[in-house]
Amino acid sequence: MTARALGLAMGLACGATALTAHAAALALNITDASGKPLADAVALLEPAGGKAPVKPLPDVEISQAKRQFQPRVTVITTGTRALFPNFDTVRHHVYSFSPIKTFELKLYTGVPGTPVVFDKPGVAVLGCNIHDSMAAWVVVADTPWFARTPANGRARIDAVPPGAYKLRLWHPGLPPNTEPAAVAITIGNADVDHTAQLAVAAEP
Ligand SMILES: [Cu+2]
Repeated sequence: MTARALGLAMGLACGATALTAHAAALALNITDASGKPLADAVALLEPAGGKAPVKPLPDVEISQAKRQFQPRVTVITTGTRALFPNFDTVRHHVYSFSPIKTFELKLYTGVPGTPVVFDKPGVAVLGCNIHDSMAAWVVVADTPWFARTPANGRARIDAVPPGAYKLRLWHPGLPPNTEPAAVAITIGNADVDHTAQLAVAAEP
């Protein structure tokens, strides 16, 4: 077989694989209470029956710069480790009292040596003991299919195998215990669009 013929054969094989894999995407369009695009909304797509196998992600960074956490909202899978580099010259003292992960990184500059392992699903609220205005959220997903919206409120969850799922949405601006009810989503061979409006007040 010539190189060209081999390339053609491989191309055909790849095309065939893509057709038989049948994975589709869930395209999300999330708005706030006023109908404007909502950033930092988190979508978790969980199998309706049973649990999907989840692997920890590579280490993530939640940095501090100009007395702000960056990013403000982080989504990771269960078991992922987070590092907390401080790029400010002032010291920070990062903590969480959330049931899924309680920890404290006492006054530090630079990068604390020990990563924090988020080993239970749910939401952890992070604060700084020194700077009350600093806040960040870590959403720990027990599913490999999740997304966080950027400023345009649109996100995609790619390569979802066909099946029945429940979609849960979350945002740090939702009043406590007002998460919208899970929505049933069926993924087939075609991409699915889902639009949702969350009861989050518009950013000032
Ligand atoms: Cu601080």
